[in-house]
Amino acid sequence: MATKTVERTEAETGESKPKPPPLYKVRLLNDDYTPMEFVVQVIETYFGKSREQALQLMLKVHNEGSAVCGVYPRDVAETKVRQVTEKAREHQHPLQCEMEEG
Ligand code: TYC
Repeated sequence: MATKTVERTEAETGESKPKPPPLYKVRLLNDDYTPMEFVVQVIETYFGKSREQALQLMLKVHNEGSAVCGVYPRDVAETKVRQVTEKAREHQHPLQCEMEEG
């Protein structure tokens, strides 16, 4: 005798599947004053990119206004934003770093 698997909706079973944690994009914004070399070093240091990847990302920010440098869970993204902003202010650069869900 053949057996048959019946699928039931969440409402029928009362179960709910755990959702994966939301991810956040961390984005660097362009400005007219932060030196290019400083931005390259920030991207290498805080976003784990190679020198070549960091250079390409810095140029994307410079030419297009912003670029996503990494995607992380909320607490990691918050730490990246804080570390990058602190490093920039320490050197008196206006570099801006933001996070967005998605
Ligand atoms: N536009 C800056 C300059 O010409 C370089 C720059 C790149 C600044 C990326 C910020 O996130 C940035 N010195």
